[in-house]
Amino acid sequence: MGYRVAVVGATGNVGREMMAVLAEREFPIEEIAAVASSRSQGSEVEFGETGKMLKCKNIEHFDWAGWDIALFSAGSSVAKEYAPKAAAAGCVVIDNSSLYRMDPDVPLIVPEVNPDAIDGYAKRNIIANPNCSTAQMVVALKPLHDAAKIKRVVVSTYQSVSGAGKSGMDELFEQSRAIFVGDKPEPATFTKQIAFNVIPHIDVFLDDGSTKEEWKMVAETKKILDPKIKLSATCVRVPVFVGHSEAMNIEFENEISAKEAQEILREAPGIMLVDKREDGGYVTPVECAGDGATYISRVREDPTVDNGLVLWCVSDNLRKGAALNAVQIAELLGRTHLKKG
Ligand code: A2P
Ligand code: 11C
Repeated sequence: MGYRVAVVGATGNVGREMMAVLAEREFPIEEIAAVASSRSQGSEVEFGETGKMLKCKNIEHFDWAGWDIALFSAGSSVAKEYAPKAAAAGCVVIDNSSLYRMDPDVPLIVPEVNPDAIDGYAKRNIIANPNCSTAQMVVALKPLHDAAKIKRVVVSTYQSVSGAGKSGMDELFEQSRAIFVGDKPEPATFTKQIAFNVIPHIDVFLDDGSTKEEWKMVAETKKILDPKIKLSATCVRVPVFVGHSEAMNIEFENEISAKEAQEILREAPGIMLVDKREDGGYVTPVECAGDGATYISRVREDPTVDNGLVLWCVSDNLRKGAALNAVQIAELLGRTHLKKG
C-alpha cells in the first residue's frame, strides 16, 4: 500500500527533481499527480526515468481530497494560496518556498539534523523545506556542533544559476552563447551579466544592507540547528548550472582539530568527505550534480581564532538543497506519523 502524492511545480527545476527522487528512492506511491499552472495543463512530464508519463493538472482545478502528501515547489505565492487548501483537505504539504519557514507552527526540517521537529507538523499540516544554501550547510555543521559546540560561522557561498529556476539556467546558457558570437546580452533573471561573471546579490536587499538569501541562512540555521549560533553570510551567484559551494569559517566553544573533524564528518549521515590535500583531491559542483550527498573537502585549522576550522562544502542544490530533502521529510513523516500498510 502506498501514498497518493501530488508534486506541485512539476514542470520546474525542483519539481522535476522531486519526481526523479521519488522514483529513484522507490517512495511507496499508490498514485502520483503532476500539478502546475494553467499554462502547463495537459502537457506531459515523465515520472523520473520510469517511462511513465503524467499529464499535468492545473492547480486551479485540483481536488485535494484523498491526497496524502503534496510536495510544493512553485514559489511563495502558490504556497500562500494553495498550501492551506491542501492542508485543510487533509493532505500534508511539504513546501519548498520560504513562505512558512519561520512560522512557529510549521516545522522546518533537515532530517539529518532535526528529525524530531516533525512532531509539530499537525498544527498546520504544513512542513517547510529549507533554502538550498542552508540545507547543505546545516548537514555539515550538525556533527561538528555536537562534537565541539559552534559559536560563530562566517560563510561565503558560490551559488549556481539553477537556484533561480529554469529561467536562470536559460539565461546563463543564452548569455554565454551570445558573448561567444559577439553580442551584448541584456540581463533579465539576474541583475547583471552572469556569464563569465559573479554577482554578490541573491534575493532582495534588506534595510541592514544584507540580502534576503543571507538573512535566510542566519534565521534558518537558528531554527534548525541552534538559536545560539552566530552566523554571517555573503551569498554570491556564480556561472555554474547546478551545485552550490560554500566556504565556511567555524569557531567552536571547545577544542577540535582538523583530523578529529575529518573523522567525525566521515561517519556523519548525508556527508561524503573527499579531502586528499592534493591536486583534484576535493569536490567541485560539476562532480556533485545529480547526487544526494553533501560533500566536504579542504578541512583545516584556522589559526587566526581559538578553536577555528575552515572547510569547503558542495552539494546539488536541486537535490539535497530541495527535492531530496523534501522526499526525505516525506519518508520521515511516513515512518513517524503517516504509516501505511
Ligand atoms: P508552469 O511550468 O506551469 O509555469 P522554476 O522554479 O523552475 O521556474 O519552476 C516553477 C514551477 O512552478 C513550474 O512548475 C511552474 O509551472 C510552477 N508555477 C509557477 N506559477 C504557478 C502558478 N501560478 N500555479 C501553479 N504552478 C505554478
Ligand atoms: C537560490 N537559494 O540559489 C536560492 C533558491 O528560499 O528556497 C531557493 C530560494 C528559497 O537562488
